[in-house]
Amino acid sequence: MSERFCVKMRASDKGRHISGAERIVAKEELPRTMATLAERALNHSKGSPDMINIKLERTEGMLELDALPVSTETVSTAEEGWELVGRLLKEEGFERAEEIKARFKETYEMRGAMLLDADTLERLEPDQGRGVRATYMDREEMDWDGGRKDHFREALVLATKVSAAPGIVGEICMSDDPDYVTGYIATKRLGYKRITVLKEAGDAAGGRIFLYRGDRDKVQDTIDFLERQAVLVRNVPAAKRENAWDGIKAELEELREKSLERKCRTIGKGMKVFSANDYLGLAAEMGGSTGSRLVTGTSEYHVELERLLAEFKGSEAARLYATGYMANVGTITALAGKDDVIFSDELNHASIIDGARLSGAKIVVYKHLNMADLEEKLRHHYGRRRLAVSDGVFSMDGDMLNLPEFLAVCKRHGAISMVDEAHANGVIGKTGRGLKEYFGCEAAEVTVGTLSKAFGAEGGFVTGSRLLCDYLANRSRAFIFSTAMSVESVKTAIRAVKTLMAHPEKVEELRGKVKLLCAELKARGIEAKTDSAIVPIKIGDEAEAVRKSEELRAKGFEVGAIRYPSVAKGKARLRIAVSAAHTEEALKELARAI
Ligand code: WAQ
Ligand code: MG
Repeated sequence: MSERFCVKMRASDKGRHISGAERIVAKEELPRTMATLAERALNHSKGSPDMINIKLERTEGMLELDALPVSTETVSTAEEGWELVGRLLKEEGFERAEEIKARFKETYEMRGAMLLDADTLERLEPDQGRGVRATYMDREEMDWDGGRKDHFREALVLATKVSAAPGIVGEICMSDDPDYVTGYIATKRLGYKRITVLKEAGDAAGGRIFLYRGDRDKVQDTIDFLERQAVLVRNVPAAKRENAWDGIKAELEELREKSLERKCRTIGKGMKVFSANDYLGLAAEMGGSTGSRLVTGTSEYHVELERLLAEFKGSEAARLYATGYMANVGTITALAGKDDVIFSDELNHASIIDGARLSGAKIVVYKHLNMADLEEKLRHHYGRRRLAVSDGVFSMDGDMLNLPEFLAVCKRHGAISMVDEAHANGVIGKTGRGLKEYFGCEAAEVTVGTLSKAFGAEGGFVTGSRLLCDYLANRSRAFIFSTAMSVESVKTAIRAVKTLMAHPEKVEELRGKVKLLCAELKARGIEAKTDSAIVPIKIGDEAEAVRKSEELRAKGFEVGAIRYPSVAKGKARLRIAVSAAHTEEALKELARAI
């Protein structure tokens, strides 16, 4: 081995610690290492340092160790995480597990770790304010990570060294980085066990306990090993995936490698087809699609409609479903499962609720359109994957999601964003493309739509990345196991999308009519406001709403009375859905009748 040096960096501002790191590298790597560590010190979220101290020491008597085996336990709250710590400690033979846990708080203010006698619970570190610092350690360099902070790898290196120290029988750790909620417990038998959540995001508390078992007069040997012995750790794996889409991509790649990936192909002309369900040969005459999309159901028209929908929504790709209901159920059940958490607006459409229930994921309901509440709930509930879902325009009140705020919250917390724009397409935005156009922001990562409202046809769809749409073709049971839309429906839908794209003035016309109706109602003292084409008139009492709706019918107006369970009890209302096809006269008459 060529000569190696330990490089330690510490950065501070007016004496306040900002960042620290160490590497053990070959002599030739010193310049690059120093540059990278300086860079890291200068770009820290805690502030800009007025002092960066870089110390180089030649190491001697290096010990090489294999990294502890890594496993992960997924929990959904910090409470569950700590419960698990207690259980694991017990299983590892620490009788006083609960008391050990209770001591953890004492480490929050320390820069080092508490050295705790696992049986007597006495603290063994000479300086209890500082604690014991494990140092002179690094992983064997395999790939250059640019010197960025990598919590997982750095912690695994530390835990590997610590577990090799004489007398150390276990370790518990939680980061003090407010944005890093994953912690771990390590023993020789358990290896390095990650626990996905040990605290709430935003909490700066963090600490470490090293558990000791052995002679009192050997404690100093342990501390010497931790604080002086140079250790190089081999085979440190790359950090585990953090981004939900990385996981989705990896899942798809795995299917590809195993030749299990499914794709929608069109059947070539002149083929003798023995894979359709067209048992009596009637499909050609009836316009049926003969099978599911992945088998025989994909015609050139299906492909064209998906392309057009992606163009309309400005997305990379689209996926068709038989209805909007199926699009929601099929997408949510594909993206979320039992280890996941779905965050859902309390007034979301029934198809979102049903999809969430069927998925088996934990469902966390947040207050209607309340982004602060969504954020608060994201801080408390974790899982393998997290999906936040909202209607774009709510079907009962016609009110609209603030998409840029929703996306910002999702991004901050690594949740997949999903928005159902069933009532937004053809209505919201200058040319009716929906919320993205209205706000001039990005679209949600998963956007659902329907062809049966403004488009006047039938079918549901999802738009988003190519990755999302490939994933749905492989994981969405409602897509995989349904017969494809009939060719006739698809052709009609193509015409509908083209019509909307060619006639944005229809959207403008609708907007004018909504305005007119609201003005007419207001002029008569009736509260009427909306972000969309849905105008709710609050009534309250269920019987009263039904009576009003019937009176209107007697006058020739079909207006729905919306009651529980579509809305809460005692919040009954009339729901007016305006169309560009309504004449101004009809709108004025309706206002008068109401
Ligand atoms: N030696 C002993 N204790 C230390 C050391 C050290 N070198 N560095 C930090 N501590 C103590 C100190 O009390 C900190 O408050 C606490 O540990 C947490 O330190 O698999 O980032 O550097 O994804 O914030 C866990 C990764 C990351 C879990 C832990 O710790 C995973 C982390 P932090
Ligand atoms: Mg601490």
